[in-house]
Amino acid sequence: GTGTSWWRTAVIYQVYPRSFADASGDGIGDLPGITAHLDHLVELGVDAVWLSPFYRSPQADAGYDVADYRDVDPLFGTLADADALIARAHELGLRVMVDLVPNHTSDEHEWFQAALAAAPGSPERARYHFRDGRGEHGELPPNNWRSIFGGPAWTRTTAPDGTPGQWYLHLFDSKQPDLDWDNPQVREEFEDVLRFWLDRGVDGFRVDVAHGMVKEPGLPDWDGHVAMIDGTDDGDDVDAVDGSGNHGPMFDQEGVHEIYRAWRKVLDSYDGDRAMVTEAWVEPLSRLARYVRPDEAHQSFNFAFLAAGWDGPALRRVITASYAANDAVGAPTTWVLSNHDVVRHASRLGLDDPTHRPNGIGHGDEQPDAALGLQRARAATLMMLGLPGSAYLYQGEELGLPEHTALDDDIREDPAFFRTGGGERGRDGCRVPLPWSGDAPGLGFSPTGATWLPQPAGWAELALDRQRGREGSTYELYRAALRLRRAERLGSGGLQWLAEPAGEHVLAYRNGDVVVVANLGDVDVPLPADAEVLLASGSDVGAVLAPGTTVWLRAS
Ligand code: ISL
Repeated sequence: GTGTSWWRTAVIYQVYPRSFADASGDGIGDLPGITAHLDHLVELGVDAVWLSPFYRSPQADAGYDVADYRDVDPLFGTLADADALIARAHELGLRVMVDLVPNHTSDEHEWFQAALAAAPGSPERARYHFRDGRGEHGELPPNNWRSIFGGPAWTRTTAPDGTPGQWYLHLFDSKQPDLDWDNPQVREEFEDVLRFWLDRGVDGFRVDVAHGMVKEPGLPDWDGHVAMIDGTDDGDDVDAVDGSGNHGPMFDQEGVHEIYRAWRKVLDSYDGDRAMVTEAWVEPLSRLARYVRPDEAHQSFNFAFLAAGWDGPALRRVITASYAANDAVGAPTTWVLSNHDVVRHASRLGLDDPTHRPNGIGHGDEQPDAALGLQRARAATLMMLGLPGSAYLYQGEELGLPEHTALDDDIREDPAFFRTGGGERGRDGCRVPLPWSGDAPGLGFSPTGATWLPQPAGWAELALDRQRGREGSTYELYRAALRLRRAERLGSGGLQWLAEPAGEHVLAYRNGDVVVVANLGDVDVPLPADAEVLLASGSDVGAVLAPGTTVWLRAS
């Protein structure tokens, strides 16, 4: 890419507030807990943090159901705590991005409460999608859409006197009614919310469900299903590279781009290079690149990369197609391997088929191979961090944390679990409170030892204080990679594929003065005899590179 803006090359660390660090002692992470641990992120070597939602919310979807976009939920602290966090981060040289959830509000948002109290056809209802039902008595949903969390995407309202009324649309939980983005009041409101947080000093926004806000007029029936991007071109599911699906009437409508053009103007009216990243599950990559045209968003998560799993040819295809698509619009690529919605990559890559349900709303009962998963995760991370562009890390991946695959059903909180009657295992397994200290109760997450979800047995060994300074630990591997990435300016470099040293399951590329070789196959790969090893994901790198290992070499 061109230009020197920070977001073109930044490594951005996702903080999931409820599970990062708890200062209050209630077992739920909070803003003061984050502020107290920001120096950890400086030591790690990232450039910025993105905070998942901490706004006032009944927590039906862990804060992705916002009741007040301009206030902090008491669970997480106060607005003053948010100000203090931003100020401290800036003092430490870290940028701060916050989450914006514009597709839907909470049903407890004052707008939705007013809509419920108002009559059909009223301006209050016109901010959402209220419709009469089908059938003789309106007893059937207005169309056949399904919620992404399972079940119908419509819920019928009930008048105070008990008579059933209109239905409202929710692509997610019934406590997350979708806003009608054709309504000018909705547009004005969110531009104002952007300004509210920009005025408080945030450096940017992560935009939730960025491909879903605008719906096709008339809300027509759709027989497709919400499929997962899988990074292959084999014609099943959604194929990120050649493109084959996921174009329902609720996704990737032309009208969303108008919203990003308007928001870009708001961001550009502030100094300090403010940026937004869109969460858009859109394919093919050339279509995703339309979200990062020069007058729209700055970045868009590359989920095709995440979903390509542990497959050399698929990764090579996705990487090549990503640069082609983004170079055409002058945007950086935005690599990602884990987040709060997917199976952690230290476990995902230990599954028989890592592309199987990468988007983690459920992974059946298949148990990953933990050792293989961690080995591959370390290799995948080095492969990613050597690539030009920006990268997102999810809290805990720097500790090599696995998915918690043995949570009791009765302590799960993900609405996707409940809406499918337990058919989907849900995303709680990647949201377990972080282990800071191997000897403390609750592994140092909270001063009382409380944790809102239990940590799996064996996590003491993964605690930050056990890994810090220990040669070969995953934490020290991440630190070394981020240090080298910065020193070698890998983020702003260029990718040059090298001839495959040992077939299509080995990825080898040059970026500046560094050569990256990743062995995704199952046989040893010879390395050049005089190669200077800068960094390796595994311990025994010599004349050969073992399967499941990535190495950074000094280019000769
Ligand atoms: O639309 C999809 C597939 O085409 C989904 O993958 C969808 O984009 C994804 O589930 C959206 O996730 C985000 O919004 C949800 C929230 O539960 C997630 O945590 C958040 O990341 C609803 O706000």
